[in-house]
Amino acid sequence: MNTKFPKNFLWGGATAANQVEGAWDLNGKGPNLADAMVAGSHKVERKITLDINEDKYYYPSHVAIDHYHYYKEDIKLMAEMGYKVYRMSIGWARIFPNGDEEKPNQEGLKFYKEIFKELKKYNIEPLVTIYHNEMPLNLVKIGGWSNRKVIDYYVNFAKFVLNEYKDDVTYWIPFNEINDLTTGVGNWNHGGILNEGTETFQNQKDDPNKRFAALHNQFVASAKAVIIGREINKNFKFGTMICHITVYPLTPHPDDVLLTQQEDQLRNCFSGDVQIKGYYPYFMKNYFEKNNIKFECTDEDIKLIKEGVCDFYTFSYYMTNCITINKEVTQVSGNIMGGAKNPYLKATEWNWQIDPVGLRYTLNHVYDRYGVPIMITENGIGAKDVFENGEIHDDYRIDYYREHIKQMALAIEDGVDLVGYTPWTAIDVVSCSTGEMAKRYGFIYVDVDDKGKGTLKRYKKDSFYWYKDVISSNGEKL
Ligand code: BGP
Repeated sequence: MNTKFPKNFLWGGATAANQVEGAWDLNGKGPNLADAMVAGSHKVERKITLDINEDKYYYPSHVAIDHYHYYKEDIKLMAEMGYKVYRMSIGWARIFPNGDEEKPNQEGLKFYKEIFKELKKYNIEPLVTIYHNEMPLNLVKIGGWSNRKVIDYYVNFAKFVLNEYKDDVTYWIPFNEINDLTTGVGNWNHGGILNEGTETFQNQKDDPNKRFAALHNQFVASAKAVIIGREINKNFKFGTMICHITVYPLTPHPDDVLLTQQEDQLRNCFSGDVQIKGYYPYFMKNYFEKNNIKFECTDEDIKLIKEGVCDFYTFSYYMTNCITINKEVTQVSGNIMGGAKNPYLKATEWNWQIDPVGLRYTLNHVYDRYGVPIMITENGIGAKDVFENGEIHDDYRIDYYREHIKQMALAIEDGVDLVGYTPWTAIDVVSCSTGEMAKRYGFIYVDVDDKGKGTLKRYKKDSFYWYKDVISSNGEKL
């Protein structure tokens, strides 16, 4: 297949600090939200214990894959694959252990400086997420993102890192999957909104007033970070990060079509519009009014949101869903997202519906709406890899990526300005929704299990070699 990727296309991979680093209480790091989440599984929801009691539970992020100590080896492997870009995040509590200090933890700053140094050695461009579900636990105790004070704490954190790494990093993402708070699912590790006495996020009572206040606070915080960032270095480029769940009407019934449009507006377009166009879209004003949702939004906030828009659009893409008004239709019981089953698609073991063509559709959809450069900052398949004699034959992962990359090439032919691709993940990580290690995503296998047992040794999966060829042929050899 003759692919059409531009010469300087940014091939790479992604991770997030809380899912890889471990070293959760080392060198001055404070506990964050992920550190308080115990391991769940495919069927068992993750609990959160504000009182971290090591003996009673296993907390996956405490060790994770110990990237904190293995980062040199990990980055070397990424370089071997030919990465041009590496998407990673900075653990807030590693820099500000309680989240609200004025002065940063120097040890924390040093750690990321070392990472950037290492990336530079191999000419790998860092793409840095400032907030990826890593709220210092102390701030969860004051209401998480629903508390307006958190805007200032985040801005202080962002200001420090933007300044500290002004010569090391050009591409920044203020928030991972900022649209998560458009549904109740976002209350948990993204929003840090935990009702008193609640042990799990998913089962707690959702308060849309609090939730949309939290989202609004993130929009304002993001805008402020962008504005400050541009003062620090005018060459900085900022990206959105939207968890884009493309939705199709289950039937051509006009009511299904209409509901699908509304779902797309709320879940996908709303947050992109705020961060790229710089204003709350008309349909959200209507949504708030109809649902009697109220939160504090000042004139100053509106001004900031207008000024602090992002330069490029990025999104995660794992699945698509079908929407219908018919309540009788069985919903897909995926771990996070609901929606009706699409009879034309296969799903992963976790019920995430695999839809490569939907990626081309999505790319056209967002490019048409925003007209700015686009990056796919997450895309991948969680699977139970079989490890035998140091080898992992993950052809299902190769198939998954092959089909998605083909559609990316077609979208580029369509005229979409797609500039980069950082699959989830570069290396096996702790699953965010389930806390499992068994739900693996990486090109690199890490020998550690759901209980944190293993040698932590790294192994190259078959997909590692395959992706290496994809990169060296700039997407020609699939
Ligand atoms: C996204 C998160 C990632 C990642 C991914 C896969 O929502 O940004 O952090 O974890 O989903 O999800 P999971 O780990 O639950 O399979």
